[in-house]
Amino acid sequence: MRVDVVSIFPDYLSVLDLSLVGKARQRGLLDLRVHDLRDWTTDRHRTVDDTPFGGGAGMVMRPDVWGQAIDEVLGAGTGTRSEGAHLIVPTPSGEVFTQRHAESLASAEQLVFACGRYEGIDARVAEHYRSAGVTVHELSIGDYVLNGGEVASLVMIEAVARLIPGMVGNPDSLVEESHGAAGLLEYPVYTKPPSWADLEIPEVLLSGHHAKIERWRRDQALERTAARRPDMIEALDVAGLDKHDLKLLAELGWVPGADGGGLTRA
Ligand code: ABV
Repeated sequence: MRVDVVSIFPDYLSVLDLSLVGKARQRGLLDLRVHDLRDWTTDRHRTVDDTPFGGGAGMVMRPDVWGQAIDEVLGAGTGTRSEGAHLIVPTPSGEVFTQRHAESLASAEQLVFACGRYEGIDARVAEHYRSAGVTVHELSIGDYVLNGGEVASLVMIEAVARLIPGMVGNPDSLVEESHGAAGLLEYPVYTKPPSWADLEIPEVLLSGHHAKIERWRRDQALERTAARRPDMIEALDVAGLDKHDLKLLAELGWVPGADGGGLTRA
């Protein structure tokens, strides 16, 4: 996979040399390039922004500079522009990035991250590349505001990179994790020592009884999800729940809706 990140703070992305993403690059699974947006300016002051039309606070990033940068990293006009290119614009006004986005982006040929400051990039940039047939995603990493798109890009790149086939040592660890297909948070995990700070390991995990352990973990996942993420309980597919799940959820105050849809509070 080819990943290009364009930013006025390219040094902010230097952590991508480390850890899992760094390994993916060393192993040739990921061709990641970080670019300085100012390399595409043409004026003496290397200007990337200007005052907003219609007035208001802050500065808006100029579409002409962004257009030159994005055209070049997409290989526009060189015959190398891949059909599988996605342009990702991190913005607090975007859709919220989820594991579903990460899964879908993991099979893309090229991802281009356009890191803007929080006041934003001239809206014609996203419009232009959509019209040109590029898949454009305006995405937020959550309901809080950052100063720029750099950290949001780091988050999304890490979430995508670990899903590239051959990346994670044991692919089983991708199966049961939080925000996976089950639609539940992960159960709590424990390791040695068996007694620590006067706290013991739940007995069932020492029993060697695999069916009981599986059931306990599922109960823990359901209880955790109900307590922490009621929105995920509402979104559960009732058809994927067994009678034990439904009994536990009823005890926690959740019952199948009258319309046969998801779950609602009793
Ligand atoms: C991108 N906040 S994504 C640019 N939650 C600036 C701020 C920001 C993003 C997010």
